[in-house]
Amino acid sequence: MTRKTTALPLPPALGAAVAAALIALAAPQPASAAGAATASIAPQSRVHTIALSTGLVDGKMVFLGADGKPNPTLRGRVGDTIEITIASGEGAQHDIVFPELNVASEKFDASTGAKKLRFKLTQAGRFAYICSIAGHRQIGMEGVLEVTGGDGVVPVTTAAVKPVKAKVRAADAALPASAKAVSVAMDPTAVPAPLARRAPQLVKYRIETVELDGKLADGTTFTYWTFDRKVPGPMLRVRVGDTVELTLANARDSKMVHSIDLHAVTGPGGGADDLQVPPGQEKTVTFKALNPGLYVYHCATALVPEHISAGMYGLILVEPEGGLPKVDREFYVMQGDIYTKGAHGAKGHQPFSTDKLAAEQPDYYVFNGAVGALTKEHKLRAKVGETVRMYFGVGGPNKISSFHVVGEIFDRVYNLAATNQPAHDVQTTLVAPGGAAIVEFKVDYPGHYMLVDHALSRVGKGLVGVLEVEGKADPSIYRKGSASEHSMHD
Ligand SMILES: [Cu+2]
Repeated sequence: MTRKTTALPLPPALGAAVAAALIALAAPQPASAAGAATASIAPQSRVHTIALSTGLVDGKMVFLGADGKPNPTLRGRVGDTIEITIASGEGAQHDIVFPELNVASEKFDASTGAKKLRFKLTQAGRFAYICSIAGHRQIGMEGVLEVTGGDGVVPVTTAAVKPVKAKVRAADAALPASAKAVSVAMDPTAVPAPLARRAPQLVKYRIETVELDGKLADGTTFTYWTFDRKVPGPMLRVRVGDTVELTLANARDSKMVHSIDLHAVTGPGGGADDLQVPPGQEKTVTFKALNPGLYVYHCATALVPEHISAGMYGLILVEPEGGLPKVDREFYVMQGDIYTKGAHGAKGHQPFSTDKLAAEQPDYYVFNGAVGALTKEHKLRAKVGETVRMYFGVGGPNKISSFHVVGEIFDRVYNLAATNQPAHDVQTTLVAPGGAAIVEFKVDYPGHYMLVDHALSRVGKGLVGVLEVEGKADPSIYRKGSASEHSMHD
C-alpha cells in the first residue's frame, strides 16, 4: 500500500514566520527538534525549542514534527521550559493543548501564522497534547509529552493520560448577531430538470465548501459550513450507469478541512477517503452510479456530526433507467438539527455546542437550513390538480424525521428512497438521518399545507414549511359544515 501524505509545505508567508521565530528562539540554546530525546543528564534546566506544524497523513489529522514525524513524543525534565512554535501546515484551524497541565495555545490557521507557547515543566509524568477543535483529537491529533523527574525516570503512577476536556475559551461566548450574515436557505424549487431518456454518460460536478455567517432565526446568526453557500447543498441529478467526475474545492478562507461522502458512491468512504480538502485546495474523484435511488451526501471530516449539523449535507438523485414518472412540480427539502450554546431563541451570533451535539439535544430543527426557510423566505406552491413530488432527505446528523404534510396524503412513497416499488396511500413516512424518501401526491384542494416532522414539538424549534395550493375548491372533497347542507354527491 502506498503511503498517502497530504501534509503540505508551509505557505511562504507562514514558512517565513516560523523560520523567523525559530531563528530568534534557537540562538541562545541548542534547538532540539521535536521527537529528539532531550532527557540527557544535564544538571541545569534547559529550554526545549520545538517546531510543530499540522497536516493530513493517511486521511488522519496529525501534529508534525520538524522532521515530518506525526505526533512526535516531546521530552523534558522537571524544571525545563518547553517553547513550542506551531503553524497550520494544511491551513485549517487548530490549537495545541496540554489539558492536564492547563496549558493551551491560541487557535491558529493559514491567516494567523504561527503561534508560540512557552511553559515550565513542574511535574514528572506523561501528559497528552491534543488539538481541542471538536473531533480533531479523535481523528489523530494527539501526542505525548514525557517529563522525567530528578532521577531521570518518568513515574509510572502518572502514566495514564487522562481525557481531560480543554477549557472553554472566552471566544466561545455568544457575540452580537453577525452583521454580514446572509441567507443560507436553499430554494426548494432548485431541482435539476428530469433527464431525458438517454444512454449513460460522463457528468461533471464541481462543488465548493464555504464557511459563512448565516441567518439561523430572527436575531440569531450562526457560522454555517456549506456546500455552495446553501443548506442543503446543491441537488445533483444523474442516471444509473452514469460516470460522475466530482471535484470538491474548499474556499481559501475556510478554517476547516472539508470533504464529501456520497451515499450513491460504491468505494472507500463514499469518496471521502480521497476528498479531504484543506483550505484553498481542490480534489477530484470519479465514480459510477451503480444503483438508482435518492441518496444523501455529507461532509465526512472530524467532527463529522458537527460538520453535518453546521449545514454540510445534500441529495443526489440517481434516476432509474427511463427516469421517474412525470409530475408537474418537484421540490427539494432536507431536515437538519442544530446545536447552539444559547437556548432556542437566544439572540446574537450563536457558537456551536459540541456538548449538546454529544447529548443529541438540538436547539433548532430546520427545513432547508434556517427557521422560516420554507415559510417566509421560500414557499412551495402548486395548483389544484397538479401532481407534486418531494425529494426529502435528512441530513441530521442525529434525528429521525416522521415526515408528514398536514391535510394531505402521500399517494405514493418511495420508501427509503428505493425507486423500484412505491408504497401507496401513506400518511407519514420515517426518514433516517443519512436517508431519504420520495413522496408524491396530487393536490386536490386549495389551501395552506404544512410540512412537518410529526414529532411535533419540533415545530416549536423551527421545523415547519408551507405548501400553498391555489385553485378552485371542490366541496365534494372538503367543506365546512354538515353533509346535509349540500349533497357530497353533487
Ligand atoms: Cu466539513
